[in-house]
Amino acid sequence: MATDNPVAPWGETVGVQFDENKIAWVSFNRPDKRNAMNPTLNREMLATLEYLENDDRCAVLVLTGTGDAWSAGMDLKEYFRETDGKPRGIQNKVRTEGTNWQYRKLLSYPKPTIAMVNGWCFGGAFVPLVSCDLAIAAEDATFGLSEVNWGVTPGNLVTRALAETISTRDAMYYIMTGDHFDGRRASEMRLVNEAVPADQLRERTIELAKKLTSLSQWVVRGTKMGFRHSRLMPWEAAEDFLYAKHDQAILFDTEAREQGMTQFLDDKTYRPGLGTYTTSANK
Ligand code: ACO
Ligand code: V55
Repeated sequence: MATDNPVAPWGETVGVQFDENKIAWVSFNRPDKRNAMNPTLNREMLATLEYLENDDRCAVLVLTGTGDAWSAGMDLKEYFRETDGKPRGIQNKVRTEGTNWQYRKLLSYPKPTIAMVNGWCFGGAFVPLVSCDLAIAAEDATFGLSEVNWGVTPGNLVTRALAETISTRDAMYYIMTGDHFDGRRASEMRLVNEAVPADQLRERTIELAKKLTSLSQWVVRGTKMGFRHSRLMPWEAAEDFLYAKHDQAILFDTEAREQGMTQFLDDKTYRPGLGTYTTSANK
């Protein structure tokens, strides 16, 4: 049942802040544990994402970490050691709760998502990192596929996500050696869109988020979903699907395309190649 004062579903392990730019700042919030993902965090993060999907205060979602870390990956104590020896069904549930948000919810999230990588990012954290649409890192953030360092192969979709993003040479190097690397290197490999000095991280993220909210949300959504879903389709299916997204955006936002054409062709007030048309959102 809808209510005017819905109870926010995030608890201690997830932080949520809204701002005047319609950015929802969602944070891994276990700073004492370097934001390692335990089963509680996984459950709370899924509930948070589901909640924000239908909350108008969130036009863009930024995923970041409280304190020194973005996320130090899976919690070795609570996610692994404490589930060892439990029945298969329990272990399976714990894993599914992780993947449910780390890629299943995030990868096809209807709103634009930005990973703002402020610090440590290891192992399992690569799944939500890659599942965000865009990523900005602090130059001095530290990344690593550290699985081999503690005696396991990368599990879950860590290497699948990596293969989607960076070159085979770079992926093989880092998963096989366990070497860590910084934000600059992450940007060079295109694991993130860019790396900026730590003191500019928030500012740059806001700038990027505002760019996204200045555009039609239906157009941005259709563009993102079109890319996400069509890449594994045969061309025939992709053509049909991408035209469906194209037409859906025109149907859902009746102003955007009309204004886009009128302001260029008739009013001559802007050039689409060099910027966007004027709306109440970006005036
Ligand atoms: N799982 C469980 N606990 C963790 C994790 C983790 N992934 N990362 C940090 N912690 C805990 C530590 O056990 C410690 O707890 P305590 O205070 O109760 O003793 C606390 O967080 C602080 O950790 P320190 O190591 O003291 O912090 P420091 O700032 O010196 O180092 C660093 C940070 C480099 C992130 C280090 O904690 C580390 O290497 N963590 C593990 C990173 C990793 O390999 N993650 C697993 C990837 S593989 C996967 O996700 C499947
Ligand atoms: C890893 C991550 C997992 C998992 C097992 O390699 C291993 C990291 C994100 O979940 O279930």
